[in-house]
Amino acid sequence: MTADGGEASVSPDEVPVSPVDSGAQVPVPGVRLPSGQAFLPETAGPLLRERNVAIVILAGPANCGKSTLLTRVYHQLQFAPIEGMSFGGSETLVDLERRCFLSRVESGRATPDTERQKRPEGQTLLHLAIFDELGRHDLLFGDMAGEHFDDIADFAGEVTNQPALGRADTIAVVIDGERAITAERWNIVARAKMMLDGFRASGSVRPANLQIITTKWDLISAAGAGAVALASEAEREIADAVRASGADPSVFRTAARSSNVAVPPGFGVGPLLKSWLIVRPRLATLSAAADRSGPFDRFTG
Ligand SMILES: Nc1nc2c(ncn2[C@@H]2O[C@H](COP(=O)(O)OP(=O)(O)O)[C@@H](O)[C@H]2O)c(=O)[nH]1
Ligand SMILES: [Mg+2]
Repeated sequence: MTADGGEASVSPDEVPVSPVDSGAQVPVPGVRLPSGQAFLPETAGPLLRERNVAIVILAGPANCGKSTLLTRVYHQLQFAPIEGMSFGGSETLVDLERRCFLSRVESGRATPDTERQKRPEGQTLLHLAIFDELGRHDLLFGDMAGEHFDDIADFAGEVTNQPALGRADTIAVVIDGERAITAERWNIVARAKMMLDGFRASGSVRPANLQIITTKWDLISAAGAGAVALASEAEREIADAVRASGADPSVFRTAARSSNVAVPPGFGVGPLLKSWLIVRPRLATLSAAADRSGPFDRFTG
């Protein structure tokens, strides 16, 4: 199932004494055996206590391509390292494989679709361990659908409901490339700006890395120079809003799947994955007492 034939959640040189989630949050000795299912914020505690995990939240409206992008990263790592980064196991293999299988059945479908999530977006967390020249990195991915909040009041509720958001090391503002080149562009930009305002107003959402991802670049590229200009304009407007928060955003253009030979599937995935690894994870749990220190004060508004 995996490139290296198995999971690497416990390396041989480690003392196999790790906290087990007993439900009562009392650590007891033993080896933790991951179920392979996606974590919920309340079940991620043992992993977060055991490892330095960087949390990455993909934030963008339904259908913007969040799940397909993440599935693509996992899928590609099964075959070969991506720019020197290789698969190091996952505690959520069952869920990753299930999502990947559904994507791989592409030939049988007119429009391949990553499975609609059964749980609400933002409530599941997927794990990936990656090895590069610096060693092992642990990433925990969540997604957040932007349409759940249309004003700051809604957003405040969203932040409370999603502990991973306050703990995120990287938040990606995900732009749906397919819609960014249509008349919906203004709406996409406006919603992204509202989300950024919400992060700032919350006071508790302070990622070290606030980035922008434009998905479905295959479609934009195929639509020609005018479309590229429209997408670039949307990226620029959102980047300006990020800068107004005091951060310096990087923009990543990706194609998780593609029928455009000029933009192959997996386009842009390498630099994006690298950007998630260079952030030093905060040492904290997903509890309400989220870490309020750390180098994120520039987002406190
Ligand atoms: N052409 C193209 N379609 C994509 C790409 N990424 C996602 N899609 C499609 O966009 C739709 C929504 O993707 P999904 O990942 O489920 O979006 P989510 O709701 O943000 O998780 C699906 O039909 C995908 O096949 C891409 O890079 N290129
Ligand atoms: Mg999804």
